[in-house]
Amino acid sequence: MLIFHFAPGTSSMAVHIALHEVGCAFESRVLSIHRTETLTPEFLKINPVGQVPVLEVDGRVLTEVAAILFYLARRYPEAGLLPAGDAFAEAEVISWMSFIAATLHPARTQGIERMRDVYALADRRLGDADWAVGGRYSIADIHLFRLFWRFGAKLHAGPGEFANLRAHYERMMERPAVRKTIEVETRIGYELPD
Ligand SMILES: N[C@@H](CCC(=O)N[C@@H](CS)C(=O)NCC(=O)O)C(=O)O
Repeated sequence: MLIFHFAPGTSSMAVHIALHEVGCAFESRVLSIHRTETLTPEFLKINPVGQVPVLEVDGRVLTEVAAILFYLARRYPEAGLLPAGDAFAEAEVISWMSFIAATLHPARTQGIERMRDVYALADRRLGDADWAVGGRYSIADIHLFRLFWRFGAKLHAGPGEFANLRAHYERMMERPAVRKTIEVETRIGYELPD
């Protein structure tokens, strides 16, 4: 049994997309960050950090976007969300997700200059490839998409700027799992913290 704790539009959106990509059954627990529901004693027992996403797997707790994406990709290999049988490419996926969690995500609170700099790094790293690693869709693309979906508008991009990230965003928006996630989360209603 999978229980997914999330708040629409936040970091947990990446996991929501992956759950729809793999097509597994899961139960949802929606939290409101505005109503500080990630900080209640009940939720802090599940994740003492007080953050979503959380995925409960048969009573065991998994936190952090990158770890949950990795788990889903490994548990449901038929969804093809990791480069199979290629240790280096798999490590590149982890490298992207570490960069996204440790550098891209924190940049939202570090001022517009820093934000533009790190998104420019991501844009260059992606280049004109369709997908982040090895020309194949993976969990790294899901993680990258959620950040640009949320913070892209804050970059005040001029014409032609962040063109690779924009093209990647458009490509992601074509995916049924992405559309379904946006539809479900929009219906619940977004509360978007920084
Ligand atoms: N490093 C964490 C970051 C997760 C995170 O920042 N979650 C935010 C929403 S985007 C959260 O739950 N915030 C709760 C709060 O602000 O009370 C991950 O990758 O999962």
